[in-house]
Amino acid sequence: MGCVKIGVVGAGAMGCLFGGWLARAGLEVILLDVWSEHVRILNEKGLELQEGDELLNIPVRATEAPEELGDCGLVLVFVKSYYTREAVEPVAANLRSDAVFLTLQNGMGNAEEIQRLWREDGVLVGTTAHGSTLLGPGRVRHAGRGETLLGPWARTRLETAYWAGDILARGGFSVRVRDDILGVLWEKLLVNVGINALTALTGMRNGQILEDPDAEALLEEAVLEARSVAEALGISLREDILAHVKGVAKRTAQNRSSMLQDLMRGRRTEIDVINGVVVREGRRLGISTPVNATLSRLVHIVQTLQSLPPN
Ligand code: KPL
Repeated sequence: MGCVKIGVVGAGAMGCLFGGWLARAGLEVILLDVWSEHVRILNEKGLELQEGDELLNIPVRATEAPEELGDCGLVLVFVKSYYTREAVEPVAANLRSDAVFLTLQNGMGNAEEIQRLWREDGVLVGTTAHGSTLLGPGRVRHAGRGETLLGPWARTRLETAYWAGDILARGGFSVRVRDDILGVLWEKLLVNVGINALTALTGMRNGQILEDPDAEALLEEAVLEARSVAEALGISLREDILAHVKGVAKRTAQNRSSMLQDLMRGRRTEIDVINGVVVREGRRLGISTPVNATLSRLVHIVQTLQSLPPN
């Protein structure tokens, strides 16, 4: 496909990190978001990206118009999972027919949603262990590094995944292509199951979970319930899944999880496509998941309280 233009749907913390690194490497990138002030600042002042002690300013192009992504060859999807359809539909309607979508969103069901709107051989799915925080319009802090894993969905070819992986690698990302992507998605789900609701409810940063025996015990219980569900579904997970989840919490110690960031901004969370998936699948399979059910309920309660008008 030669020199490909990259679209990023959803310029939140992760969208800006990916778009920013790719733009910094000299690739042509356009970020799509519905937040006007953020889009304006990105265009006028560039992306302010805090990388450790370093503050980078990366010139980027941003837009609120999906049709401006029409000539992109690769489209990265980073919107919250409950906006996937709404965000991808107008992009897909205007996109060159040979383009490929890559979802690196949290939670389950995103690739299926995109697949309903696009060619069966044009969808890639993956996970990333990077942590990132949106500090305000045009401003993001990179809060933890990790690998990005991706692979083909439905009838998409493995070579397409290698092609997209090379593009991300040019942006500086450490990428691995996998042909067993369902297992990868479940492993990431278990990371989010262990970290996100717990940090959202307590206000802890990811690393603080490991400093508190009660929080660490809850992480373990939530992850082990999810592992039982995955096993019953025939999904093969790495042996050391618990150590893996804790390793991600350690590597992203300073990060506020995406669910904590959502609650802090009074936004709906992705609880239903994270812990909620474990509860629903567990119920279907006759596996008890009390910790995930409780975490889900508590997050729902906080969301409901936040949507009440102030006293
Ligand atoms: O995916 C994440 C999230 O916050 O949603 C982790 C990896 C837990 C980083 O914070």
